[in-house]
Amino acid sequence: MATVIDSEFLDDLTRDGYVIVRAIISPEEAQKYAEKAGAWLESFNLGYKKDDPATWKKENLPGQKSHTVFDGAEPLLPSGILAEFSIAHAQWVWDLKTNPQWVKFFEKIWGTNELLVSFDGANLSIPLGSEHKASPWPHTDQSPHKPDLFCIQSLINLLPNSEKDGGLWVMRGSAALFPELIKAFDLQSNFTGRDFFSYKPEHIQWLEERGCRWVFPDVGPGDLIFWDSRTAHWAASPESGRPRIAVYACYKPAKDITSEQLKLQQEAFEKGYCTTHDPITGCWKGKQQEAEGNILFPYGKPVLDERQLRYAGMLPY
Ligand SMILES: O=C(O)CCC(=O)C(=O)O
Ligand SMILES: [Fe+2]
Repeated sequence: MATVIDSEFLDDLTRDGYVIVRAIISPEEAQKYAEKAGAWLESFNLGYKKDDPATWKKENLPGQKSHTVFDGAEPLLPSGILAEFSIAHAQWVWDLKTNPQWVKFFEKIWGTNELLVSFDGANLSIPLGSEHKASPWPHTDQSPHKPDLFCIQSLINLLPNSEKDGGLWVMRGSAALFPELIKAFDLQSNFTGRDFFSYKPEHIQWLEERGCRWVFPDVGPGDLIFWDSRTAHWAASPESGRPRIAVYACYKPAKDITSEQLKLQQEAFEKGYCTTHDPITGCWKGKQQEAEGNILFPYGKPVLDERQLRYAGMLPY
């Protein structure tokens, strides 16, 4: 299984579509970041207390009580993905996602250290009972109009993460078969969306017939998972009663961004918006960012050094 660094990293990523890197921070440090994530949720003062499971209820979490941040959907989705409340710009998220031990793998992937980072937020999966369980939602974060390698995503896992704790499922080998799948099912002819494609059961079956298998990457606190955006994947909600916490980061070469897109990225940074995963072709997370109740920078703006501001697109290379 893919669990390596350095020389085998790119080979494993190419073959399997995902790769694990162990412990770029210690379990103790990961725990501290998990505490910061919990404190971040607590500070909305809606009743959630990170150390008291009796308070882990939908109505005690931001965006789910009086705030209708999404139209009809729940901001803290059953999958735990959170891309609102400026979470991508919380100080602890910035500090984590610019850790040089994390960034160096993107330098390896793209062959440059002049990179831009995503504002795609984090995963705060608080166990809310079986009625909030995410059913499998296999997808790619890449359009069928882009069959080739385009984007590599990643996350840092902060808490113990057994299969029952929820988390990322990936279909091993599916990224490499994406171009063939697109042709086999003529996926381009009707696809008008952006970089999100939902798999149908027949697509998954086709991949399974070619040897692809669902894998729950076995990660501990401080471990990273990288995956090619063409990999079929989804995030499961916790069934163990324990939370799952992860922070996302996706880096791409700064030279590839257009001036128009850079302006959008800079505006997102200044306003405290979250975006989709890709930092150079991403888009704002819709109109919910300014919806009533979606507090931007709830805990102030992050204080970033020059290196971080370059990753944000706020200083040139
Ligand atoms: O939280 C996760 O494990 C990943 C969710 C996801 O689909 C993504 O980040 O693209
Ligand atoms: Fe995804």
